[in-house]
Amino acid sequence: MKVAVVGATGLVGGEMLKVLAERNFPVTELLPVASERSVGQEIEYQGKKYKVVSMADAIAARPAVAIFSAGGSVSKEQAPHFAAVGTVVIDNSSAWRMDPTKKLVVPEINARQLTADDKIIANPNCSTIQMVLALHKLHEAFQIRRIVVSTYQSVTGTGKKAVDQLLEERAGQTAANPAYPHRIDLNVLPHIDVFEDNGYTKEEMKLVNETKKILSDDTIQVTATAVRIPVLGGHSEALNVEFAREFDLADVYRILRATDGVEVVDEVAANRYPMPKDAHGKDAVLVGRIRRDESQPRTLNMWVVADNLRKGAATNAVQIAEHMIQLGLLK
Ligand code: 11C
Repeated sequence: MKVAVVGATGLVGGEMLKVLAERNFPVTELLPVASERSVGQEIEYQGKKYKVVSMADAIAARPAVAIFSAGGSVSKEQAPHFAAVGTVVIDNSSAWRMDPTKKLVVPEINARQLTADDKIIANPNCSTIQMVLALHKLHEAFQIRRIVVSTYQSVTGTGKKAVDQLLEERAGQTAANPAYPHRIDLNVLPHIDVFEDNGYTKEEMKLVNETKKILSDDTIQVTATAVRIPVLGGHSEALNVEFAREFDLADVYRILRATDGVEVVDEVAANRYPMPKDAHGKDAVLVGRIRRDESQPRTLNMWVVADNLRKGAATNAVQIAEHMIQLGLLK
């Protein structure tokens, strides 16, 4: 299968190539696409060198699938050109997520909604993916009323510039080209993406809006505080979840242990709980610190950690493509 990876030289693009290779995705021809200044540069995939090609050349090659991770404006502009030549686009930006004509897919939850008409498919935001994957089976069992989520997000969510900022600051230097308006090492920023008119950030509103769309339930109330921390391995989230129905903790454990893509790490007596350093490089969403909220009925607290570049981005996108193949929608 001819596969284009748009944004191949970025952090997520690099992870995308790694995940395609690891999962033996049936790539017969790879078209790495990046900005004009990277055209001609070489990247390696499964031991072979490939030249970065321009967007126009990739469209002309009519790949079966194009996995985009090049930012919202590139996706908005270029995804329709790929779709017009029959390419299935799986887009990792926020450009199409809330478009009512586009599906927003976490395969374990809603891949069955995909049809032959879906030519541009949206991959959700990383912090949303790990939260909904941990919660969707509990929602089926007990019906979520409200989620209060606070995130602790890795600088890899911002990209290479932010990783450089953290490492330069950690080495005692002033970052040459900082990604954030403040230092990030030895600091915490309650600020991810841009502020909106309601005082929330765009990242916080993604958690609110994408959750309802993926779980196909507008009655779920979500309120979020998204925070950047000086960590490289993955995103963490403290969730407080109120259900409509009463639950037993034993059932919560049973359901989480049976949820595809979730790994329960919860042995506090042995100091075992999910941490970003342990999630790094893994596809599983780690869930721990599972306990009742003793301040009100039918409410659960839990701690959820995942590698934001893998299940939060590359792995989820590649899994969408794999489901399209299984459903006979991608050939
Ligand atoms: C972050 N969640 O950690 C962001 C990165 O909408 O796809 C992904 C932004 C997006 O900064």
